[in-house]
Amino acid sequence: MIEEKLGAPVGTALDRFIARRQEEFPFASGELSQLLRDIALASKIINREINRAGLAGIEGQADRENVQGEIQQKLDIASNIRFKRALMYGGETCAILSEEEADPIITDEAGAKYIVAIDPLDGSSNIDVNVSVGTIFSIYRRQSMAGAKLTPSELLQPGREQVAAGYILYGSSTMLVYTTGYGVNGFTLEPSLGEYFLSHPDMRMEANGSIYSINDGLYDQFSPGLVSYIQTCRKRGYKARYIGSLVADIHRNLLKGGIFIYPGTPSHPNGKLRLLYEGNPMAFLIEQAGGLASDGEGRIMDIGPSEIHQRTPLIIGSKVMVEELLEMLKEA
Ligand code: AHM
Ligand code: MG
Repeated sequence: MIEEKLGAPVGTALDRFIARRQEEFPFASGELSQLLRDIALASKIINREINRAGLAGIEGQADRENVQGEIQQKLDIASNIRFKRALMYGGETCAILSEEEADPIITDEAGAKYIVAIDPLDGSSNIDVNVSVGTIFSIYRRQSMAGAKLTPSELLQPGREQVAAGYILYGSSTMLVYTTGYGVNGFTLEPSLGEYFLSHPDMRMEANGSIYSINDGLYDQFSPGLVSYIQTCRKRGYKARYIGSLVADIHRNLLKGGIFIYPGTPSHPNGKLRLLYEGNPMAFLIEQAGGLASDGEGRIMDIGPSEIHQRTPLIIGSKVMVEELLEMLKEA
């Protein structure tokens, strides 16, 4: 079994872990490994900036809006710049799709093989109040020959085509969690060494759980099926846990078992979260850990995107919980 072959002892440094995995894949040329290292490096710089934000005067709003009309935080802009630089100078990325950029960034790297979708700093409105934030990334292989002009369909591949995805959680400790389709592994940043070490090997999500995470302020707009499910959770005495920072909410549920729901509502039928750099990477990770991710009708990773900033309802988490909610949505 390849999964067994890929095992690595706890405490392995991220670079070594990535290199060891690459050796296991025949024909792997190392570019994906380098790309993952580039992302890890940029995340360390952002981690430093987040930690110092209050002192450096870089928390708060930037008096600018992104393409979706949302007010950007100063750290949204700084994180976007850090990741863009890391990905562009790294040389493995031919296109970057960022939550903070209206259009795809096509790099000059004619031979580069990978397309990266990224939310550089998710939940950034939480920074001012010292609550966890995150970075979410998703990696696709280009389909055209190196050097050819990228086609729109290459930039809009369904999530099932992802070759890697992950998140960085800037929390009480900073963690990088990623998958390349052979399970999920979590690394914790050792700040004094500036290095990520394997701390959560082969992460698996409980098939069932007792945590539900949803913005209860939207309750009056929930569909009848969703209302029944939430009432069921309450009757069973499940814990309601919602940080409002996707990475932190998903990370907790991944470790403890649970369901995260961001539904569509009559005013926002596709909800709030973005398919390419929030829904798909989280779906890839959670499925790899044994969970499920749906938009209420089908698998998140089977959605064929029509535009890069597309939104999607998101129901994601422990398999039994997601299945039960989907059943109730169907019956209602
Ligand atoms: P952002 O990408 O603009 O930071 O927004 C995404 C965040 C997620 O982290 C979180 O799950 C969600 O917005 C919370 O939204 P709400 O405040 O509507 O519950
Ligand atoms: Mg976001």
